[in-house]
Amino acid sequence: MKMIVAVVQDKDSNRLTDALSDNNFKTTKLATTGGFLKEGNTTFMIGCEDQYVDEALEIIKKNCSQREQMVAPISPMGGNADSYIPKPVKVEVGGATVFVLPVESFFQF
Ligand code: 2BA
Repeated sequence: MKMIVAVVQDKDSNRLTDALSDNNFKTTKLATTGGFLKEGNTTFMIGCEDQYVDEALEIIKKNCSQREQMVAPISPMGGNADSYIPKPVKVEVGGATVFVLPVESFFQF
């Protein structure tokens, strides 16, 4: 058994939930915050048997889009913040950041 941990953008979260449940995957969603943008994202926990991992990855790939986002950089250390005009820079976010972990045991009581 594997645990798939997938960090996705909030915008893709409902679509991905529906697609996974339509294909009989069981999911738990956590409201999370990205360390870089400090914005909300959604982390899915998907427990499944090994033979279904590829199918789950395909569904995640299909339902999570890559997007560009503008970020305002913080003022440089030691710089004069009054005269500093942050120039937004573009970062590419997503589609999904996925970890596949082995599950040692699984219990439902
Ligand atoms: P954030 O940490 O908010 O990062 C959002 C996007 O900002 C990243 O998109 C990446 O394009 C950019 N970024 C992140 N750290 C950067 C840095 N130090 N310098 C320049 N650009 C940077 P993604 O790579 O698609 O990641 C989307 C979200 O997935 C992340 O949100 C974070 O919540 C999660 N994530 C990504 N890699 C991870 C990892 N190795 N471990 C845990 N969570 C991860």
